[in-house]
Amino acid sequence: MLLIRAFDEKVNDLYAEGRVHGTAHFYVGQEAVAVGAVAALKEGDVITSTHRGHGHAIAFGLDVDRMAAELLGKATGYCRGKGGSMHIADVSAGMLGANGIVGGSMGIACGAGWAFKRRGQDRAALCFFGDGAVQEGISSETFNLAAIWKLPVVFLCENNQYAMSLSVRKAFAVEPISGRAAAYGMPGETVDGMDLEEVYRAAAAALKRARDGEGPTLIETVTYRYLGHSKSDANLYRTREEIRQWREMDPIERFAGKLQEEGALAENELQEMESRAYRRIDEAFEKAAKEPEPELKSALEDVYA
Ligand SMILES: Cc1ncc(C[n+]2csc(CCOP(=O)(O)OP(=O)(O)O)c2C)c(N)n1
Ligand SMILES: [Mg+2]
Repeated sequence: MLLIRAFDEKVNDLYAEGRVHGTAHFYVGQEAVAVGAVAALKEGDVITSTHRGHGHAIAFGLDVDRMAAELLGKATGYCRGKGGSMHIADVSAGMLGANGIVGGSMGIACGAGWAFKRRGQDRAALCFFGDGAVQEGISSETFNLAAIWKLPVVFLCENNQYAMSLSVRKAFAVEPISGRAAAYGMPGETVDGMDLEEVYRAAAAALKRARDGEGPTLIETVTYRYLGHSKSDANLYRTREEIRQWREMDPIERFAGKLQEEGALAENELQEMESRAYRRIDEAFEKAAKEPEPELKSALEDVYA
């Protein structure tokens, strides 16, 4: 969680300096969702991600050096510097990609689940998507297909309260979002997305169900993004007070507090881990800055036509 936070805070700074191009969406505040859910996966499982994908990638174990290189447009990046933030993927490792198409992760996860089932493999797909994606047609199509075919897919909604500037309170006539599961014949559950262990517990149960051939589950994690939707956001649709209130439930502080209470973590240990994480990310970007730029001729490589 610390590494994810350090990574996205760094990218936020670099963007302001004009060193990261395109746009970027930050995961700061939502760390417990990616880390808790990915911790429940087994070797061979896959994830599908979103436009807000840095946290999913880091939780899944992608290399922050190669992620940093991608964000700086370097040839050693995950997409050879040609994709940027929203295309980071490591398909052979099972990270099937960040995705600029809202809801796109759902179709890919459904396809992966279908392949695993057809091949008789003991593998599952964990699909991350936002509250906004639930309003896309693809959600209805994939929820139904996954349910009728009993695919090993876990649909994990990150309800961070907004789709761009649109509040979930205005976007949904019926809450909770997990209530939609009933319409597709799958279980649905809403959990506290600021609580690492809660997310882990829900993901582990859903993954077990998926592996047992019982089909998909819809998990809604209630969470919050501390920073704007993307770099072009002036935060005009919410109050400072609201942001402050959510920050009080910070997933990192909360989990660290719990570990400290249990005597599993000393006070200075958290600070040490924090500095280690920020140092590691600084190093990744310093190293990336020295990597070569892609060659011009590579612009025509890896394209279909
Ligand atoms: C199909 C599609 N429609 C619209 C957009 C523009 N868009 C990018 S992010 C976003 C909001 C997504 O909200 P949510 O799914 O809640 O994810 P969050 O940004 O909150 O993580 C929109 C509408 C897009 N990228 N793709
Ligand atoms: Mg959202």
